[in-house]
Amino acid sequence: MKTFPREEGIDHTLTLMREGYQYIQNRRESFQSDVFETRLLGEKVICLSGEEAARIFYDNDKFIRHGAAPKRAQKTLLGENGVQTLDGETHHHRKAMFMTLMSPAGLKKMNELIAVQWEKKIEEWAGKKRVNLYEQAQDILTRAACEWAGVPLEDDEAEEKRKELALLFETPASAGVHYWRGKRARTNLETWIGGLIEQVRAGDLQVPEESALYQFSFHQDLEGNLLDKETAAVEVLNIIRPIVAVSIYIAFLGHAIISHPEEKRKLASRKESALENFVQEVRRLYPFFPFNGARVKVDFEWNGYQFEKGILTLLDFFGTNRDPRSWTNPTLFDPSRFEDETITSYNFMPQGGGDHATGHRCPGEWLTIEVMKISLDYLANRMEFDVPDQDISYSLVSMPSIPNSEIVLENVRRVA
Ligand code: HEM
Ligand code: MYR
Repeated sequence: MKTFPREEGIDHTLTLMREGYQYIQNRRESFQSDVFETRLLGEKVICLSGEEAARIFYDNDKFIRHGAAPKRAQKTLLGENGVQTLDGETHHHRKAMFMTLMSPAGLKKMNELIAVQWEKKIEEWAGKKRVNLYEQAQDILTRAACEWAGVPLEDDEAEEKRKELALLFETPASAGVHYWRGKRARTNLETWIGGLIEQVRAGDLQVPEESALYQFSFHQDLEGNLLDKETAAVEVLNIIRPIVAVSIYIAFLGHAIISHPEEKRKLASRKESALENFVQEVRRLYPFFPFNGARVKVDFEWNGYQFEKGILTLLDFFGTNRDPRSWTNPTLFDPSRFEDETITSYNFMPQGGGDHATGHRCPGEWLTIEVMKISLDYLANRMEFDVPDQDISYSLVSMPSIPNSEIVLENVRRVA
């Protein structure tokens, strides 16, 4: 049996925080290995990267998610006892609920809600000199997500909820006050949604049957029991929060059209395929969800390495999306690569890999792509704007990464 290439030392959490998105990739390169051992948050961890390793990570006979998510991610981003922590039949059953929401009719409804919000924004921005794209995208997405999910949102609470929802995904890797704000935002949001679930169950609040709020309020587990109120709230937030997180991708769309005017010009045809390739390239290249963790289910051997039951294992999404074995000129922004490169469920993983229904791959992937396509069409074709002096650069260290200026647009005007 081979020994894992190992990063020596007691703990490397601080190195991970210093190197961020590139932590796993840097060691893959220095060890010349797709697998290495390190220590993070006080325990032994195996890191994996590349397509071949991803196939192992997504083998349900080899890895489970129970006990894999770090506490600080549960306190902010994920919540407790949500679909991300389940395995086997229980996972499959809960996941099916999410998949049902992503029906063609569901996605079409979301597209319509997003377009309505963009139209309103163009009107509103005409009277303003400058707008912050990241913040404004969050407002669009918060309103559309709540309506789509059946969650009533008054105009005068939209700003508070937007800020709290954003804290859920902005703070999991933060320290001090910022992390504490993220935790408090989760408590507040779960209390809010929990209250709505009680009202729906009591028949005091009528919401559309196909909405997430209704579906999770009355979802039965495999024993025929309703979810407890807290878990149902976590799952409703597992719909609303990530929709608001698409604001990060919208800020990166802004970054990409500012940085690549020649690629922006190719969008003028408004051809679906051109918009889609651009969106896919943004999802491939820009840093977002860095890696995810699972635990070894039973002892197994792979490529001469022994994986022991219980060991925490991380799969590098960021590095795999720019692995030179899968991608030509991997760090080049080139939407046309989606015309001719071989894309698999394991070499292109901005939102996880493997199978949506049987694995943990993001059920919101199609919705994300659709919302990004509409938003790109608005940004590239339906409006013009000036770009004032600002620092649009973004970090490959802080997670999640957001362009420093959050993308400021000036003198926005409608063109189509
Ligand atoms: C899971 C990323 C948008 C709902 C995941 C995973 C990633 C991810 C990396 C874990 C995949 C794995 O471990 O195999 C993202 C990113 C998004 C996004 C970067 C962009 C904003 C969405 C949207 C929704 C959503 C829009 C819902 C409307 C979920 C849920 C899971 C998940 C419920 C858990 C699935 C499971 O455990 O089976 N996402 N996601 N995500 N995502 Fe997303
Ligand atoms: C969502 O589920 O809300 C969408 C994606 C949010 C990504 C936030 C990334 C933060 C980095 C934390 C790393 C923790 C990995 C377990």
